[in-house]
Order: sequence, then C-alpha cells, then structure tokens
Amino acid sequence: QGISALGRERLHFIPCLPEVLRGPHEIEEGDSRECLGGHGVVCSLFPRLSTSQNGESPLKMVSLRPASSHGVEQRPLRLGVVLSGGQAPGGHNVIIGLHDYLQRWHPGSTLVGFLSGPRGVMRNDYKILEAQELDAYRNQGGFHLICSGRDKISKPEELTAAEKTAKAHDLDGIVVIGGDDSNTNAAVLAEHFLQQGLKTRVIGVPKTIDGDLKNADVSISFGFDTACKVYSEVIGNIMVDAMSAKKYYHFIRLMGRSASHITLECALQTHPQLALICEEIADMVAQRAELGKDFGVVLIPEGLVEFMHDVSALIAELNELMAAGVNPADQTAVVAHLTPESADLFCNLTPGIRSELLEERDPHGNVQVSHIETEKLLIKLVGLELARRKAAGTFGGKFAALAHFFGYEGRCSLPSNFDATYCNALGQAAGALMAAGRTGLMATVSNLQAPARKWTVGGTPLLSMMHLERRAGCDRPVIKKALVEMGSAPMNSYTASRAMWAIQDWCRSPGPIQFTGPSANMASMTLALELNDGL
Ligand code: FBP
Repeated sequence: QGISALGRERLHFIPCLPEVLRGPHEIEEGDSRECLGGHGVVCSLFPRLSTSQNGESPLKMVSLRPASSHGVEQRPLRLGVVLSGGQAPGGHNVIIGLHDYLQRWHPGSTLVGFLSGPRGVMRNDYKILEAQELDAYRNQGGFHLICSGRDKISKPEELTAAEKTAKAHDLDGIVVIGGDDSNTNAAVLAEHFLQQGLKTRVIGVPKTIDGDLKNADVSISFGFDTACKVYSEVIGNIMVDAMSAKKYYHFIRLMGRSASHITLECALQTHPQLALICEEIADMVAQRAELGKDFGVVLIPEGLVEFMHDVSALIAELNELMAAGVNPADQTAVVAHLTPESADLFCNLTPGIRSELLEERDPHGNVQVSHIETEKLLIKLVGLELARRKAAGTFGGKFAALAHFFGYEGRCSLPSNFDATYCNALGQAAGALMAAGRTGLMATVSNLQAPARKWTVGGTPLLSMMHLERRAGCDRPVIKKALVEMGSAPMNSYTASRAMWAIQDWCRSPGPIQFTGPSANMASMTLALELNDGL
C-alpha cells in the first residue's frame, strides 16, 4: 500500500494513554440507569442484560480505578473485533489500542479481525491481527485493514451463525465498533450470547462522523473531530474563492444524516453566510444583494429533508408502505396509498428526489439521505423565489449558485491528534472491560476537557441509551440519536453570531488539520463548548 511522507510521519505519533490504563486497575460500579424511553418494554426484550441474580439493576455505570493488582487471573484472552457502518477516522487506532491492551494483559492473547463488517462475523470471514501488520496502520485513516459493512445480525439464523463463529474461535468477547444502530445490534448480540450460555462478551465502541452518538456518558463519537476539520478546511477555501471571484453562491451539503452536528461545527469553524433552512436563504440573499453582495456560502445538513414537517410525514408513510410490501417501483400504487397531503407533496417533488425517497432503506431501516441532492433542490427553490421577487421589483441582485456535497472525503482522513488519542484510549478501554468479563456495555472515555493522561475510562450499559422507535413498520428498541439541541452551548454560540456572519464577510479559513504546533491538540468547538457547559 502506498504511503505519503506525512502518513509515514504519523506512524510514529504516540497517542497519550490515560493514566488509569497504564498500570493495574479494577472496575468500580457506579449509578444505576434506566433506558431513555420505554424502560419496561426494552428490558422485556433484553431479559438477560436487564436482570441480575442478586436482584439489583444491572444497568450500572462502571469506571476503572487504579488498583494494586488487576484482581483477576491474567490468562490469554481471545477477542474478535468488527467495524460496522460508515468509515470514521481513527478506526484503526481503536483496533490497535485493543491489540496493545491485550498484549500487555497477556502476550499469548489473540485478536481476530472480522472482515467487511457484521457479515464477516456471520460468515466467519476473518484474519488474525498481528503486531507487525497493525504497526503499518497506526494513526492512519480508513477502515481498509479489515473493512466495514452495514449488515445487521438480527434474524434467528444470523444470530446462530454469529454464535457458531464465536464458538469456532472460542472467543471471550467481540468488540463492535459502530454507530447507534450498530451498537443497538451489539446489545442484541450480547443478549443472545448470554441466553445461549456462551462465554463471549460484547462491548461497543462509539464511532460515527455524524456526532449523533453521544449522551451524558458518551461525550462524542470518534471521527467527528477529524471529519469536521476536513470539511472546514475545504469550506474555508471555497469561502475565500467566493470572496475573491464575487460571482457565486456555493450551496454545500454536509454529511451527518438526521443530525446537524457536522453542519453546526463547520459553521462555528468557518462563519458561513448561512447554515440551514430555505426561506432564510432567500431572505439572506436579498439582504446581501442590497449591499451589493451577490455571493456567499450556505451550509446544508444532509438530513434537512427529514426535518421539513411535510417531508418527514411523507417519509414515515413511505416507510410503512414499504414495510407492508407495496412495490416502490410502482409510483402510481405508492401515490394511491398515501394520504392526500403526502400524495400532493410526493407528486410535486423532482423525479430524482421521488426515486431517492423510494430507494431501498439501509438494513437498519434508515432513508439513505446521502443520496438526496437537497443542495440542488434548494438552489432551484431559492432561484424561483428570487425570480418571483425580481418580477415584483423587490430583488435587484443576481443569483448564480454552485452545488457541492462534502461527505465521503471526510471519513477516511488521517485522524486528528484528538481522534488518534481518543480512539487508542477507546480500544484499550474496550480491552479492559473485556478483561474484567463485562458485557452489554459501551466503552467510554471521559473528562475530555483535561489532558489525555487525566482522561477517565469506563463503560455505560447499551440498554441505558435505548428508547423505542418506529422502524420498518414496528416499534423497536434502538439507541437514541442525539440531535442538535436548540439551547445547547454550540447552538447558542452560533445563533449569537449568525446575523453578523450573514451580512459581514467574516469568513474563517481554518486550513488543513494540524498535527504539530499550538492548535494540534485542539478538539472540535462543539466538544469544547459542550464540556465547558457541563454536557
Ligand atoms: P454511520 O452512522 O454508520 O457512521 O454512517 C455515517 C454516514 O457517513 C452518514 O453520515 C451518511 O448518511 C451515511 O454514512 C452514508 O452511508 P454509505 O456509506 O452507506 O453511503
């Protein structure tokens, strides 16, 4: 595999390890938690993960504390690891952190990497991960060491296949590195293994560039920091181009599914003229035209369509129809089954968006919003609105726009120092939870506002992050996605400046990710603001 000079230099970066992981440690049990919603229903669907022999609530937080010894026999462990869902910078460091922990725990330990995501677990498609190969992936982007996939292990025959694999390798545990849906699946797997009397434990690791897998116990998912830095660099470059050429509006759609965390962070980093909503865009363009400014940058979260009330109602109806077996290729049949309001909206959408909304859902039941070109739709709608205003004599400017989508290019960058360090700690945390025989937890690394050596390490019950959601025509227990909170510190910071940024050209071009120098260890503004606000 080719490697650049910078890539080679990054091989030698040594992520700082939290002090608690450097020596012997033991598990300390903390508070008990309830699920975020539907506690009774969720617990009834996960009977083993939600009951304990001594009658105490097993939804207990755990943390590591230094100890004079590990308190358990340090026998060789056999662990599996799988990457699940979209790529996110830092994934290799999680695997390497896990491997390093295992080697310290007992050099006779084995790490089995399952290939191409959960399908690798079901098909027992794997490779044994050894130090020599792993060393070439330290601090590198991508998931290509073992690759990922979006399959779900949920049907009885799929769970049985996973069980067979776990037995074949005599696994003490499997670490699932994934987003909200993949970690929901990790809980399903943990429950199944307990029910079947397997010794195989399951621990999740929070991954997704979207930044929507976070809560009181999980400060951030890995990958968000790097992806936002990559997008912000390019947005900054485009802003300077816009200010120099003075002839285009750039409509930039950003990845991130339903949640707009990426858009918000990139807005805080780059100060665009606008981040969000259609009517606001037209007003801002007209206002700037009065100042003789016919250019700017507008950031659009890819999940915007899901937030337009009528579109989200339409998507919910389409989900039900598709779950009930209505053929999405037959648009006449689809329209016939919709409510009049949704049918009207559907027929008024462009043919491209209509077929994107009818595309097959991913295995977890999500609309594939990355394929919906909202930026082009918005350019068209804003153009129509401004043409109408021109005819009415209320708009005297020009409107020429270019569309961009930044998504995949941010998912495999060399991880930032923050992500490289965070991921290494997460991998080691997963190893520590496994060594302690824990299951059904997400590995957590907290106290991120402090220097990395002071970071704390623990685990949060996967069930405690769940609530019930309508998926494929049924209410299902899933890990709750974190959306941008209107009163949150990052949002307040944005709203305090947005009016100024709309009119003034205060563009901020952050440049490429810095690996050395004063800004190298700065994490995202979102995280800094949230932690200072006491998330
Ligand atoms: P995960 O939630 O699995 O991390 O995926 C994140 C993401 O990058 C989304 O932002 C995007 O909508 C989606 O993956 C694209 O999926 P695909 O890689 O299947 O095109």
